[in-house]
Amino acid sequence: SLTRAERTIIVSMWSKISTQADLIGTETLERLFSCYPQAKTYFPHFDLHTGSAQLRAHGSRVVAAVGDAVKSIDNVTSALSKLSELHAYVLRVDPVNFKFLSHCLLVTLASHFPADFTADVHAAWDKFLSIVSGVLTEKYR
Ligand code: ZNH
Repeated sequence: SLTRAERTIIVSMWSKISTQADLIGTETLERLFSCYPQAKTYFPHFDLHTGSAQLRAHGSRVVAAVGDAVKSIDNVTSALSKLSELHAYVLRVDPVNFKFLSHCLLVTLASHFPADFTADVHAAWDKFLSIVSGVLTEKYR
């Protein structure tokens, strides 16, 4: 689990992310689909071109869910339990894609907040996103 220092880092970085959450979510997905095109197979019903309305709407939902996890940083499992069921039972996304998405979010954060993105901040966000991903994939079997 996260140390007190890591929690502080996550919460303080989130206050910056939240001011441009939609942009960050959209860019994360654009990076995901261009670097890992196999992730597109989960979205056959979406227009995935850069800047499409569906891409932006989905990007903003994904980042909002990360924000829910930040707001319940001491209890991410219960904060994301519904989403965990959706991903495990309905969407059945191969867990490797969570690593790809997390990586793309890290890159997006680094490029939007270069001065803030120290090695400690990088490490704390990497750990936090792996906790979030773990929750969203824990019901798989
Ligand atoms: Zn997911 C959906 C989040 C990952 C795929 N997602 C979703 C949503 C959310 C999310 C919030 C919405 C829900 C409702 O509507 O209710 N995700 C999320 C997060 C993450 C994720 C937070 C991490 C971190 N996903 C993911 C991945 C994938 C996915 C990796 C693949 C690639 N999702 C998905 C899909 C969907 C979702 C497909 C559905 C969409 C529509 O709309 O249809």
